Amino acid sequence: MLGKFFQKPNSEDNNRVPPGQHLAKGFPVLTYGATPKVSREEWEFSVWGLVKPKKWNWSDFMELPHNEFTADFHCVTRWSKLDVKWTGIKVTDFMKAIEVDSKATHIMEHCYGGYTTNIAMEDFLREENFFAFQLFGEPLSEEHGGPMRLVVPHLYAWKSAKWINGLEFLDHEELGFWERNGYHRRGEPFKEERFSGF
Ligand SMILES: Nc1nc2c(c(=O)[nH]1)N[C@H]1C(S)=C(S)[C@@H](COP(=O)(O)O)O[C@H]1N2
Ligand SMILES: [Mo]
Repeated sequence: MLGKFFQKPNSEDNNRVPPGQHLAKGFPVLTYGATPKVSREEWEFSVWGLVKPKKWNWSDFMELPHNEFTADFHCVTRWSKLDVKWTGIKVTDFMKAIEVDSKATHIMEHCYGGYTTNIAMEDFLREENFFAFQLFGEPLSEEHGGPMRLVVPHLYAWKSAKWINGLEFLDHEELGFWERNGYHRRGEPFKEERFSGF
């Protein structure tokens, strides 16, 4: 099973690889369904629900501060990739540009193509989360979620919505696409929160 596609972590990386995961060679693509084709010119991003509604186009969104990020990436299908290099916009900087109602406790991430995934506000607001538009110094490719995706390093990567185009702020938890289809509502890799159990 190991060999061609997976490597065993060396001892230094061992504690960074969650239980039940192998290191992937390369950066696999994992998409349910067709890959949406969205140019930077067409891309729009909105917030709605328990927030002052707001909409950005690409150049509006690019006015937010840019940062470089290095993050580990863990797919629930048991591959992990360490030290992925991204360029993007911190969620904490993005939050300064919107006015969220104090009643909001959860978010639904919405994407071109219809994919959704849910996240609790406290998981979304973490300092290490970001919107990404470059991967290893290149514009984020279509297959990896270009022009823009979310990256939430501390949860399984199905929470890192590709082709993201909106956030819906909620005062209760709703389940996204994979969460309705048996995946865990939160998905913390070091706790192996893979499946929902219902
Ligand atoms: N819109 C959308 N986002 C998505 C997915 C998807 O199918 N559609 N797959 C998720 C899953 S299961 C994983 S593991 C990662 C994979 O990201 P990658 O293809 O860049 O490796 O994207 C996540 N984000
Ligand atoms: Mo995944």
